[in-house]
Amino acid sequence: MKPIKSNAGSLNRRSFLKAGTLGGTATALAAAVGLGHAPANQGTPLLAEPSPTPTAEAEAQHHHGSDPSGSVGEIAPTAFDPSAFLEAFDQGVVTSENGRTVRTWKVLALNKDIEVAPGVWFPAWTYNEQVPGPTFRARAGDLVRFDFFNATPHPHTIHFHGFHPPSMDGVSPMVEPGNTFLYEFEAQPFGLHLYHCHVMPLKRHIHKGLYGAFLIDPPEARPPAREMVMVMNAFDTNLDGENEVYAVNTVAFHYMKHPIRVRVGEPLRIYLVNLTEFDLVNSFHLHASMFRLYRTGTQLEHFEFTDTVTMGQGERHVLEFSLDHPGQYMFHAHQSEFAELGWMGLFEAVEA
Ligand SMILES: [Cu+2]
Repeated sequence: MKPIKSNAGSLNRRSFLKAGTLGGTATALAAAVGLGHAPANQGTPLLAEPSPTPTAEAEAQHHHGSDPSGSVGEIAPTAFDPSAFLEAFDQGVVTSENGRTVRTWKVLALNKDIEVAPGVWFPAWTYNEQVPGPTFRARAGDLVRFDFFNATPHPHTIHFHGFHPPSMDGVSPMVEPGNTFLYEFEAQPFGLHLYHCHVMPLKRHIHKGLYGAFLIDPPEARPPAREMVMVMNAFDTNLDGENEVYAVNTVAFHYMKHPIRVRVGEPLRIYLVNLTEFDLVNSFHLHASMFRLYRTGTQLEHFEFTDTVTMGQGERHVLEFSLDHPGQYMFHAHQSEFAELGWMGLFEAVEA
């Protein structure tokens, strides 16, 4: 489906936020992303309409702080569920060949409109009908096979990070519409990697949604912990070369509305991947605690102990921590603008 062009004139999120005449994150998000479209069969957008002049209420919010929960309403129940994605690891179909573990996945490229904030739709290009694509998980030394079929009108590939023969690198051949390609290589080295399309123009092919996390476990498993995947991403809903909606795992403010429930003291491990296009860096900041940082996850000794990590495009890290008091712990991009446009959430620690 062709995206509907904005009729909002020169309004974009940066000039809008700079103007700063409207208070309240929800209003700001609505105005900044009101350029997204709803497919004809998807009903009426649920976002509040931005008011042309500041209301007394908006002014009050602007001056006295606003509810940071963000967007208004909920995404459709049938839409991609970031809460489920968080802990969904796709280990493939497992077989054995000559005593070696073989993992096979079917990967489909398909165009699909996705809801990135309540009522805000984005014409995505997807792997397996979701953005991010599935979190593929293998163990170091496994033989992995990705049986790729391109069911879209554009050429695409899958470029995996990590070791593999150049012929399996996902740069060429381009997989033309209706064609298939079998990527096959040994999963190495252990760590947190990623995959994405590598067809030009690259930032468009990635930004449209063709990306995901690729996790290779070490031969001896990491210590037990509750594990989650967070893919930092963003959406240029009016195709002006800037993002209007920011998130971790696609839906703006999802984890503000649906805090991630954990137990007090429970060991937590976050696999954090930065797949934000158009902005050179993104970051993760945790309130009221600190985490051990494993750069790229390729070593088992931690690199740093911190509460904030800043990552360039394509960088990824493993974060380990626990939350030792009951209550809500905020996390968000430390680029405040990204946080206000959706990249903000909560852990809620409860006594066991
Ligand atoms: Cu592509």
